[in-house]
Amino acid sequence: MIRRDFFRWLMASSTLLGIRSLRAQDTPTGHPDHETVEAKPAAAAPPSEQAGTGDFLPVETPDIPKLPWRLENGVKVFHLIAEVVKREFKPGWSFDVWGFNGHMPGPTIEVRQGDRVRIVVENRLPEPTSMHWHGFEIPFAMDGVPGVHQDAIPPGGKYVYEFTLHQHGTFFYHSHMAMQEMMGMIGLFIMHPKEPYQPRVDKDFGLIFQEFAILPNNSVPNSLSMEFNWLPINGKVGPATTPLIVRRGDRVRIRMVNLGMDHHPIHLHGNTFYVTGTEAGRVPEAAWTPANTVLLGVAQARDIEFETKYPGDWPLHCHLPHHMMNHMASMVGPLAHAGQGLHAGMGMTEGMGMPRQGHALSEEQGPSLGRTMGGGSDLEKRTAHLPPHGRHGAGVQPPRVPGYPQDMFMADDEAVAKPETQGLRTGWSGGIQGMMTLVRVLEPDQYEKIKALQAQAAKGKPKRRTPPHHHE
Ligand SMILES: [Cu+2]
Repeated sequence: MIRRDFFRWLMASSTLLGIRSLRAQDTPTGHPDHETVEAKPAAAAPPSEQAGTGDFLPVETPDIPKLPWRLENGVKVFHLIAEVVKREFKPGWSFDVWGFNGHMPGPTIEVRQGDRVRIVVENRLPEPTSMHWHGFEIPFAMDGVPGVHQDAIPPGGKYVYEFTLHQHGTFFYHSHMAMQEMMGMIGLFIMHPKEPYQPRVDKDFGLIFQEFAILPNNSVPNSLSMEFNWLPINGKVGPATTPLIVRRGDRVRIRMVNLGMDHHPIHLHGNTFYVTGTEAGRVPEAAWTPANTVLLGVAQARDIEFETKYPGDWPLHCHLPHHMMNHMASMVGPLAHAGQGLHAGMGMTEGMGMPRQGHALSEEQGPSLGRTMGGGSDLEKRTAHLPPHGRHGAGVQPPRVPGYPQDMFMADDEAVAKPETQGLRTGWSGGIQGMMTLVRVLEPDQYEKIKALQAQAAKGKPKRRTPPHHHE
């Protein structure tokens, strides 16, 4: 439909849904009340958290784009399209998950405290959905739980949410269908305060922690599973997660959100941080406590802040051992014997490492659990043609022990190379697996070098998807 029709539809929907029409007093202060402007990302605001002008330092959400918006009579209008998306967790491992606007997790919504927002949610999934605004103090009618106060949005349908935001902090949006949460349907919703937080930060990052159960030879998550073998941060698993780049001396904030079945103790190496925010907003400074590990419970958000004093490439990761690997590859134990052929595609129980017969580390069952065989076994020879899962990077091949799986240390720096990994020690990728990323505290010269590479890479990127009404 053309733009005029779209807005006519929007107005009609608003009336049907009982959303009051927009009046002058609904316009948040400081926002020009004019006609449609070009959609632009919230990140277009100048980075000046310290200025106290109401502008904010944009949050960096590696591997997740910002959701563009357009100003419509003082209301920030967003479009979220729920759909099936293809997401590459790491090179060679793409999965069919559910997300928004072509991304999983969904694009980041970034607004200011006091903003009025209208979010048009379109359902392109094969089943009904709805959108919940987690922790938002908004009218009951906007809470997004199907059945309780609205009908679910049918496939092909739309629903318009509209509210004014008086809170500030790290929030998120997610489908209120439990199984859809386990398919990936979440996104960050950052509300910047009217008055900047003190002390100011130089860097502000946002990370979403998720878990998926994806059986061997499958690309679709098993949302019923209680065991998880893929644990992405912002839709990427280590070593494909994008390191957080900071300059030594910077004050850094990292906002973390968990939507899954498990709580994650998130540990930062080599630094002491303070927990400065929860899913409900800012913690008063008097209540800050020092830590290097913070329990990020399901449906919780935790903001941490620290001064970067120590140069280094510091791991930030979930400390649950099973969450520090990919595909739940077993790392220890001898191979029973050489099998006949590569077994794969087992049932859920066996596939998740709980076989009814035999043991998970055997050569028959091991491959189904994602093991990479080594030590010159027959099986290794037969699987030598397979994709680079378990391939050892040049110069970092550990000694091989015949009869043992050789997946204890898998480095492939080249496959995950990007500006943010420039200058890391050869073989680094072998130590960054699963729910893990790096906080790289760099000296100014190296910091500038990477920033230049990032800018160069951004130029080559294709343009963002435009809102749907442009091509309907
Ligand atoms: Cu964990």
